[in-house]
Amino acid sequence: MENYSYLALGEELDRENWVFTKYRVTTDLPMEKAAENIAAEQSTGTWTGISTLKDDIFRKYAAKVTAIDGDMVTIAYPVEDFCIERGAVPQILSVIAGNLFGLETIKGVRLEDVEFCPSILKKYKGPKFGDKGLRDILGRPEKPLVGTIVKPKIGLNPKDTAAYVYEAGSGGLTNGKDDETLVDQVFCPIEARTKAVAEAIDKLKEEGHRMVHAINISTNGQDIRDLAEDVQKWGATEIMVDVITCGYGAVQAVAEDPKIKVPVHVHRTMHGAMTKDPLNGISMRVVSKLVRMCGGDALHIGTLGVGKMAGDPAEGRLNQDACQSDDVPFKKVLPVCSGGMYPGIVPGVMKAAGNNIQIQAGGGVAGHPRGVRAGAMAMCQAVDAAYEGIPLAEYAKDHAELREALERWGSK
Ligand code: CAP
Ligand code: MG
Repeated sequence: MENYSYLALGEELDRENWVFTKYRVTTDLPMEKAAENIAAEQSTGTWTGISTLKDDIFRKYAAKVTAIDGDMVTIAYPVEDFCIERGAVPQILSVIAGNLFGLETIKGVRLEDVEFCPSILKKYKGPKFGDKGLRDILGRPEKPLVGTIVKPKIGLNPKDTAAYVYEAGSGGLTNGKDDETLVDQVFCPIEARTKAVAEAIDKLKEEGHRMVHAINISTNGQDIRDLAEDVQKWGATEIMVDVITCGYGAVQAVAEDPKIKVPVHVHRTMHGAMTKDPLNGISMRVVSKLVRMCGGDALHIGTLGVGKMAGDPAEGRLNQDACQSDDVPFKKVLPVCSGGMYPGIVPGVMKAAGNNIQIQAGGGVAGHPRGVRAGAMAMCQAVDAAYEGIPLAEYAKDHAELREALERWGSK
């Protein structure tokens, strides 16, 4: 029974026929052994030698450890290990992010990056609208889009939800969204909410202001496409999918549905369970690449270290790069900076992430001393000030809403 080696350190492999992954590995084993254990488990091996693994199978389908640099291990998987024709992320993840996390011999492992070969990428359509498409819809070519999340997260009825959206739009915001836990609860049925919000958006449009509001349709796999088509029929101007809880296939099903003619906003709630630990799990960079392939038009990437959610600024930039890079054949995803945002930290986020982002605040709008419209105005004023390079304190001298927000929350 052959004991095969999965080590191929320094071997040059062509990018046409291999999927390259990078793992951060923590182990008491020699790193080469740990790396081989991962490569074996995720391709043709298991914990012991087996009589049924023949040379030709190993040669064709075994993964290769091509580089080890400290705790970073590069493993290449043959393209044949993936179900290309089906173009499905679930099977990809079973290969590059499956059993390996449970291996007893590996104390910690984090999938940091993945690079797919062209034959896999071409099976995906990517975003229908992308950042430019969203900007065209809103008539906002340069500045960050500025949004809000309707707060409280749950509890408002459809009429009050729509009133919130109308106030936010009247204060100048370009984007609204349902929160990640609101879908179709008894206190706010999705049909009534969608119709009421659509009326508010139409009223704003008649008053000369363009705004979209993402209706959260996160539900089970067999219903999500129908629900997307329903909310569109009821007037939704954008839809939202919680990708980690619904799955990448749900984003793909909705985004690739030819009947869906509105952008898809992708929330990442639950991502922290796998992205937060620097030594275990899967990086948001990998999540971002998969969401882009599956067709998300906008994706939460964090606030690059300034908001309420944990997140290393360097990782935030990697997430942004995954959304915006030119090395894949897809439209660019609009990065969404959200989570604990308020006017006082807008310049810091724009300095870190640039202008091609969607900045959004829930508490940072609804918590303004003079209510939602003033909160919206304060966020827009902060974005305008940062865009013009004017210090907030200066700009606040003749913008009362911003001044009041700075008095309430300060600035960083
Ligand atoms: C923000 C938010 C978003 C977070 C998620 C919330 O509300 O609605 O879900 O942005 O984090 O529920 O926390 P606040 P991330 O503006 O009131 O914080 O964007 O990092 O995925
Ligand atoms: Mg939320």
